[in-house]
Amino acid sequence: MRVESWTEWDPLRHVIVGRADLGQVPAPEPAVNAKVPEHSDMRGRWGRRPQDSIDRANALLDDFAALLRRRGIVVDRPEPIDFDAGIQTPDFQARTQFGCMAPRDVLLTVGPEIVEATMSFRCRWFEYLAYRPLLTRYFEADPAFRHTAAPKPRLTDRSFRPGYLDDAIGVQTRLDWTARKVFVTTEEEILFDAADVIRLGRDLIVQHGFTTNRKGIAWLRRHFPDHRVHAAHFPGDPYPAHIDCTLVPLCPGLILSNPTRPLPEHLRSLFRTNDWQVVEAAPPAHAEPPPLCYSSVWLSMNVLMLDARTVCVEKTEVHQAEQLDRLGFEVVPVALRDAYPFGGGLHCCTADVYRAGDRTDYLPRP
Ligand code: ABU
Repeated sequence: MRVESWTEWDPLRHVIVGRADLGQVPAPEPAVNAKVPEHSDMRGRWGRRPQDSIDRANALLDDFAALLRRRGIVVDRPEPIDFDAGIQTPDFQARTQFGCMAPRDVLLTVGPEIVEATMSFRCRWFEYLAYRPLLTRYFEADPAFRHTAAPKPRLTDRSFRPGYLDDAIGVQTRLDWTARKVFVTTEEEILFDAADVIRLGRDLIVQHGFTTNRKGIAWLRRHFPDHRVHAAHFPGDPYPAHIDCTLVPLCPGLILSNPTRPLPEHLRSLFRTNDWQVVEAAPPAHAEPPPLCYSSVWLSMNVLMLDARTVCVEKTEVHQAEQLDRLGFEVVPVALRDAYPFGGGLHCCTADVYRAGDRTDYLPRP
């Protein structure tokens, strides 16, 4: 076996698919408060999610894993830890953890390396442990595999802006704040979630928002000196966390952009100069996320590329599927909506182990 993946679209051969076991509605804490929408049914409740929803989500994740295996892709699964248990560190307490449905948030695969992200929710501080058995196995099997843990953050109150603790900030104020890069995370320490990064060969694009700060981007830039690391800020999102519902590369030369979260001019210009087409994503099929879900309806564009011509799209996201079909892709429908509340969509619930490909320069002209 081998660990290596440079892009979001090279042929996928080996992947991790998350599990919903012991999935939690996180207890209130600064970063969670900022990300959970103000009208969400998650407000005011926390603890283990209903068992029937866990069973349903696990059935969907198992079906997705089986579909990938039928296509010849090796699929590994995490080993859930006791997510019911609260956390106590010298700096904070969290009354619940989160779960391990979304390996993409935690594990960043760049070439032969998997980096465990710092994370920015207190409830996700120990989530990497669910993946350690796999990473240990990869370390034993692949002599070239580099297993890295980014600096663990302290996540004291100094890492969070107190203004975001208010339950009724209002969407317009949030939009004003995020437009001015006033995010919930401060610059106290290095913070990033792996899902704030997209990989395009020699280029990494990193979203600056609630879950990744400037120091996190600087760490990534220093850690990957042979890459060009581009910081990106998308002012149209009142809850900016994770780039994979905002900017989604499909294949060399084609990238999907969320029309409500406009692409910054420096990136638009980079793509234009290199003859890439930026396509606005089709609207989501749903007006609201499913119950107890903290992600936006734009999980519609949270697709998983199996290779540069084949894309997994959530089965009910018919507009997105039609658009990708029109763009010439083979669309593989996958039922996952009932698992969205556990951490996201098809991209979120996976993490690359191996894609056949190399560190090609797809954006050579600055
Ligand atoms: N984990 C992806 C969530 C992004 C969004 O809510 O739009």
